[in-house]
Amino acid sequence: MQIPASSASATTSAASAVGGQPPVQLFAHARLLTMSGGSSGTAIDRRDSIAAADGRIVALGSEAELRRRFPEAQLNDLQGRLVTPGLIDCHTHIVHGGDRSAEMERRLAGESYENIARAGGGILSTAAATSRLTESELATTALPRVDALLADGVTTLEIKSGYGIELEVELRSLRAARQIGALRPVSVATTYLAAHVVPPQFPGGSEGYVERVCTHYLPAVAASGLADAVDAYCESIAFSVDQVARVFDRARGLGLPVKLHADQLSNMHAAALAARFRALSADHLEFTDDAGVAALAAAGTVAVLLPGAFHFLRQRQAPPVQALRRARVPMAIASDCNPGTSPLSSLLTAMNLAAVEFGLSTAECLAAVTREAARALGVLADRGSIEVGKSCDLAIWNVEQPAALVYSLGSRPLHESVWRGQRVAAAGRPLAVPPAA
Ligand code: DI6
Ligand code: FE
Repeated sequence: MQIPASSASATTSAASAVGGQPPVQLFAHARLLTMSGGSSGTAIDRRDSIAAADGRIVALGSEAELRRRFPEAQLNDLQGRLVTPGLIDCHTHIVHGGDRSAEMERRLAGESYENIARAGGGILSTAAATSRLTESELATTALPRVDALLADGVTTLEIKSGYGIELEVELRSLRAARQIGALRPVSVATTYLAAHVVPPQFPGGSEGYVERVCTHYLPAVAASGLADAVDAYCESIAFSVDQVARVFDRARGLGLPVKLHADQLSNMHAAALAARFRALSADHLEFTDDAGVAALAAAGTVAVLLPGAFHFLRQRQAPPVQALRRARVPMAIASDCNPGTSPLSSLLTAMNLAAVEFGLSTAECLAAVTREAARALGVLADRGSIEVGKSCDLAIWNVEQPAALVYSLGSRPLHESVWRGQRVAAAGRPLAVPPAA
């Protein structure tokens, strides 16, 4: 799929303000799933139209009412289509070099993910491939994966570094992530994955590396302004609770929010660690226990479920969804798009996996890729639901029922998306009604 970089920005610059007022777009005759806090699950809103100006939603109402209020508005007739907030993928490692298909063959032949990692494969092999690419190569090789997510209605995308390891390659990866936001109609949130793998030759091993991250890398990344948050991988094959705590202490001291790869392969009590630092999210959580769930609930930390990794690693123990639900921990779903454990670039597929493998309801799945994913990125005030004042990011679907978005695999149900008030064609489809010049 090709979405020209100009498709989003051209209309913005072409749309000149009349009489000092920004032009108003009317997205009319829709079946709206607003996903706003008060709205319950998959109920269609009684209002059927959205007015947007300057990329923001300025009013919701009936078509007649909004036409009266904004007689000059440009009309986009959505012909009764189902409309949700633009989807948000809140956990990806989409910027990286190479792939790990050869490792998949080893795993299919019986080797474990942990053993391959300990033998120098795994994250280290992707790190080597990543370090060989330039900033623009890192951005362009990620674009096919980004485009696949956009074809699923994604309008906000989190991108982690972490395959760079050395400071210079980490900064390069973060700049490539930001470039993607300039090349495609999508909002990018960047995360510095500060502690991902222990480099084998690092003086002082993992302790030395954590020391280096705290004294040099984190201050440099914070000063660069390239990261919106800091992440770490807390696992027996990666970093301990103590080490992550040191990284998080420093990150918070530098004013950066944190999030954590927690309890994916074993119970490290990492969910409680995330909660202790008021993390935006704790991600994976397959082995999190009741105390971890209670800590997340008390801290208001979002549980990000990553069923692509669960599936690809053939895990058997699902995250404690029933306990999370009971404790009212908000649940998000993300692709975890990465070459080692989740080579998945479809958020709709992640929703299906979360429903089938983890038992989420369709209403929970829809909230998990909109409102709760926005909460996991700390952008809920701006995105994640269709409400006045928020960015006009929409996904317009060719399906009858909301449940159809969770039900099918591989069916490309997106009609069009809208990013910051600008219409964006779905993969292989022209805009149904070209925007007026
Ligand atoms: N995210 C990660 O960073 C690790 N697992 C996950 O879900 C490792 C990914 C990799 O093997 O490259
Ligand atoms: Fe991950």
